Amino acid sequence: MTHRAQRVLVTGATSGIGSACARAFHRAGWQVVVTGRRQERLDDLRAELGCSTLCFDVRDFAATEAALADQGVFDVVLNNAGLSRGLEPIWQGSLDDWNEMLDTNVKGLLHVTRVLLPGMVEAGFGHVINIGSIAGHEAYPNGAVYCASKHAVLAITQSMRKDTCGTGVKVSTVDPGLVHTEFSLVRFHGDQERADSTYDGMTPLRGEDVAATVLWVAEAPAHVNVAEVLLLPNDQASAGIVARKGK
Ligand code: NDP
Ligand code: 8X3
Repeated sequence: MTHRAQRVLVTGATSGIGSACARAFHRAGWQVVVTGRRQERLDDLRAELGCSTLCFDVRDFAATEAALADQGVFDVVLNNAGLSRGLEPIWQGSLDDWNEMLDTNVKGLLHVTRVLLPGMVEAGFGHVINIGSIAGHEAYPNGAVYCASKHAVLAITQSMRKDTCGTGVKVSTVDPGLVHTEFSLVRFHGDQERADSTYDGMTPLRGEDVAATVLWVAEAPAHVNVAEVLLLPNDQASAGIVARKGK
């Protein structure tokens, strides 16, 4: 019997956790399809991994549907695309930042899921893995809307798992603490110095650490679902408790 290579869709693979996951799945022998909005970076990944690429904005349901509708059934859909914008008291928050976070982290994840999940349920297999956050477990100061978006991801994950129970489809979430990616640069609108200070005096996770966990979740035996993983750097105990050398 020939063995069919497993197929994974990684959203937001042009950077950070997503690109590390794409590489980890590729190394493990999976067929990889990657998405993002930056075509040049998708081209670089295709050249490196020989993967398929899809360039679209997850906030746009029509574009998401057009890109994914004829993709068939994935063994794993990794809902990773996401971002934070701003870190300030709620009364100073920017409506544009709020909309971007909610539209990407919550509605974008729902868009991808709504297009791909029916085929998985019909086929009776597949695994949706959402990238949540420690911000989905704790609401920290100045992060109301980002934390709300990741609390929503956890709620959606938990409801989805109940909806799909018995269909053969697995639903999981991997929820990291601080990971050194472009996340903080995006949060602080390109302020590199402020972004770097997020990791002052501590050792954050790397995208590769998250990818190793995601791959482990994806490759669990068919009867096992690693439903929820909270993955922290050893220097972090909670959203607000971070051990920093020299502080
Ligand atoms: P990066 O900024 O490095 O990567 C974010 C990825 O998301 C990029 O590939 C970006 O691609 C994609 N993306 C953002 N907006 C959209 C959009 N509208 N449509 C399509 N793709 C989009 O950050 P991370 O790798 O750190 O973040 C990945 C996920 O991990 C996010 O969901 C984040 O919330 C979560 N997370 C991050 C943590 C951290 O400390 N870094 C900790 C916990 C969770 P492009 O710009 O090309 O569209
Ligand atoms: C990203 C980690 O602590 O900046 O979700 O919210 S944190």
